[in-house]
Amino acid sequence: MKKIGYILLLMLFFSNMVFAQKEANVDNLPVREYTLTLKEEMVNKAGKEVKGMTVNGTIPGPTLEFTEGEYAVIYVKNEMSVETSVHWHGMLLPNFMDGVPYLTTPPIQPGTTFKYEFPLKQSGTYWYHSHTMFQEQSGVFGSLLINPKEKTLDYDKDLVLMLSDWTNEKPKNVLRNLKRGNEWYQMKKGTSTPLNQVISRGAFGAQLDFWRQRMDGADIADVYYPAFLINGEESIDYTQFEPGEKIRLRLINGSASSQFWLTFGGKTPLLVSADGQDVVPVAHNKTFIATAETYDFIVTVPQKGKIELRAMAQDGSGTSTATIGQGKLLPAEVVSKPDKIKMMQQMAKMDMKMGAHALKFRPKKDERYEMKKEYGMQMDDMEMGHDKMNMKHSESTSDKAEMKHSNMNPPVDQTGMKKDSTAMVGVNHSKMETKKKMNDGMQMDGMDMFS
Ligand SMILES: [Cu+2]
Repeated sequence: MKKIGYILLLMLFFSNMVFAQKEANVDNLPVREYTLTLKEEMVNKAGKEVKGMTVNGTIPGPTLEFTEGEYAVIYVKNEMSVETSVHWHGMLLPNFMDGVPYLTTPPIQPGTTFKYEFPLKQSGTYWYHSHTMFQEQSGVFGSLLINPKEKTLDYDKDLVLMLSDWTNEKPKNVLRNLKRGNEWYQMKKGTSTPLNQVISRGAFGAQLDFWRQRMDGADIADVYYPAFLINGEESIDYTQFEPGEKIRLRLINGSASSQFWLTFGGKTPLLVSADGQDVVPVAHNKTFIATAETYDFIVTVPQKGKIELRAMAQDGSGTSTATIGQGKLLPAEVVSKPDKIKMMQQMAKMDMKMGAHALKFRPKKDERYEMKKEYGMQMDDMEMGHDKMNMKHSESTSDKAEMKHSNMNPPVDQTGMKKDSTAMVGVNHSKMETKKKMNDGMQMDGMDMFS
């Protein structure tokens, strides 16, 4: 019996080597080929020439368009001085082609070309980006547009809108600065909460509470960006569309660390897809898009005027805009900036005790649970049955737009609350049930994900 086990194991090992690693075009699917050439170049995205990384000479790189059922062959030519990789975000593909260096795929050394190949088993809006160091922040990213075998949605043209954030610093230095744990970036972008303001608004108690727990103050985004971009520009006009044409806007958040509020001028657009998955179409305007997410909206070019699309960074530190059509501007709603001092007061009211785990050096195994009980967030309002949550979850999996976890995550992640506290588990997985409770229990300005 033992022998058979060994033989099976051996077979598994070899089958992995032969099939999983290099799956060729065994079904003779029609091949579509692209070449992406990565270069280090000087670029000016925010008023200063700095070293960036371009894909076929631009940031972002080109849109790679395919049709479901085709076989993608993508050559990645590394003409940079450093190694690289390309990860195909959201794509179903053989593990070896996933493009995570040292884990699934070998890194692409300078001066070499790597051939990615995989069958296209899905349709929708996706994107690609380097998975090496900070190369995505430097510019190595672009979009993937995969048309379905049969068209199911009614629209005339596609327009990919790739959101990103840009820094004139070396991305490595951004991380170094963050690790120092000061408020340098908050001051630079004017989102810090000066103590005199905190005191004058009666929030000093809340501030003390934060300090005691080793937190600076309420915060939403860590990095200062001099520019936020749509298709590489701070503002961009698409005048080529005719009145009456239905345009499928494919929004992708390809930023390194920013999340955006999207608002549209003109008639309310039709949200049709999220993360490459079609959803039941719903008229929807103000939408929160987290890093790496994609949303597709169908808009109709108005008879008179052009639609404005605004993408405001969640902390209100910047906005990029695009317009679709010609003539008078149909402005998009301007989302108000979050009130961070108020947020801090509201958070302090929740009586959470952050950092307790960190205060104790090497806690014993069981102590963790005791500490969680004692120091975890005390939010009775938010406690709810998991059974109920799970049920909700399975009932509405088809409606992805409603269930996106990220809709819930921002208030959790960005405020630094512990996600693993028992009370929050249910919250992460629900929207509808929590919505009311959230609004009652922990309303935070600018952090309301449901409006
Ligand atoms: Cu990714």
